[in-house]
Amino acid sequence: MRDPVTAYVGIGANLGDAPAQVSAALQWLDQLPHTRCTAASGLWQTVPLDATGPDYCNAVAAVVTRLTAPALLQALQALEARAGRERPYRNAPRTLDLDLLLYGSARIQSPQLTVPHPRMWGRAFVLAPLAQIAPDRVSPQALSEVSGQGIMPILPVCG
Ligand code: PH2
Ligand code: MG
Ligand code: MG
Repeated sequence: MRDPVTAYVGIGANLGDAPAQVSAALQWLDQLPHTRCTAASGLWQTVPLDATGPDYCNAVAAVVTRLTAPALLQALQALEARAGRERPYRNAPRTLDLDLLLYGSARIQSPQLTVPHPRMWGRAFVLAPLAQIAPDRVSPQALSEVSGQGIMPILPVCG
């Protein structure tokens, strides 16, 4: 059996009930084979970056998994399909987007997958939630470089 690896998954949605879909995705991640969701950031309302459409709901999850990175990617794509994800054009509004951000300390470059995610460092909607659950993986400088982007924590409702 392979050793478990801690991976981080970026979650986004801006079609339908986006917070509900992001919350459902957190549960689905925990139900993947050989995988546990071990931490979840808060939910964030974020302005579309290089995209159009409604505001997004974004979050980041930590998973501990025995899946390989390609197998995890395939599982994430299956969950996007389960949420009814359609891809009419690049960065189109979506019911669910699951991006493999980090896979342990691995550096992967294949036609299907680049890890760390090549655009994560310029995106406040990734770095702010990632910093909530893995502050050691996000430098204060990286965070300050994206501080002008429109993101706002969605406050949990009490009770
Ligand atoms: N995802 C994109 C492009 N732009 N903007 C926000 N705010 N949130 C996203 O998740 C997002 C985006 C491509 O996947
Ligand atoms: Mg994405
Ligand atoms: Mg994606």
